[in-house]
Amino acid sequence: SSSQTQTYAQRAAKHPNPSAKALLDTIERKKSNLCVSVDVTKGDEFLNVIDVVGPYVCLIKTHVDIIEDFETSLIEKLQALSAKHDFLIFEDRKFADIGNTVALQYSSGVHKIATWSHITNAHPVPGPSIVTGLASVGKPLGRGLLLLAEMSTKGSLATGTYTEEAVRMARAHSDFVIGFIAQRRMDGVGASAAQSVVDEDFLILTPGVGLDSRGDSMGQQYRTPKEVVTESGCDVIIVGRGIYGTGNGIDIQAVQTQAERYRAAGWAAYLDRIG
Ligand code: 5FU
Repeated sequence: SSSQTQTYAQRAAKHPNPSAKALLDTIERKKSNLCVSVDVTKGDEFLNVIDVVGPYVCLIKTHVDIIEDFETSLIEKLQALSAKHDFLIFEDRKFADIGNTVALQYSSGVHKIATWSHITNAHPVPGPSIVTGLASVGKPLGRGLLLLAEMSTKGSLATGTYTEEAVRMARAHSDFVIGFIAQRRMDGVGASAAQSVVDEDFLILTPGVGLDSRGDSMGQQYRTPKEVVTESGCDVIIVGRGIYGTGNGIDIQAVQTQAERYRAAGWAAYLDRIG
């Protein structure tokens, strides 16, 4: 049976990558395939949102470079919340440069992403050297990488043979590449008929998820957890504004309500998929 019909627990038991295994174990333990994307610009709001959604998520996704008042202590507080609420951390850095540069961007600078982010991601556009560059930093730390095989935006160029090549690149580096940012399951994509890919288990993390909206005014497109998890076979729903809101300021009670609502919807969609 493919990873599509296996439980998260069955997949966790066999997964060779420590970060993928930890994520699958966390999903099963918390009965949550929800990742909240906390795209707010003030450090205290960032921590407040994470503290309230923490019980409902397997993973917190960050864009650490949008935080205006960033300081190293913010990462320590994020790590304390990760321990308190039992979730992993995914910095959505979307690396896209040559191997030497991405290794420096991942390890160094103000943010030192590799030291705290269990999972990060990269565009496959430079070719396999981006994976080996990032792996030189992340693999010794037990980190995992997602390749952007598809995007949620209208008019995305990541389609067709580009997506297939992304999957082939992952297959050739499956010790460090744990899956994809994509809109559907990638089982068998880009594989020749002769090639056996039955043992591969790539996680599919999917942004562009909303229950009340179909998109925004800047090209984002939303699908429901049922469309994403049940119909398209994705593993983790990534939700930002659907949970923390689109207005000015954060209504922390509403954030909690939405987090629980999306957790329940994502889990129900998974139970429907595995039957
Ligand atoms: F790779 C991608 C993609 O294809 N679509 C996305 O929306 C990443 N994202 C991210 O997910 C984006 O950068 C936001 O951080 C988040 C979606 O936020 P939303 O508020 O749920 O639209």
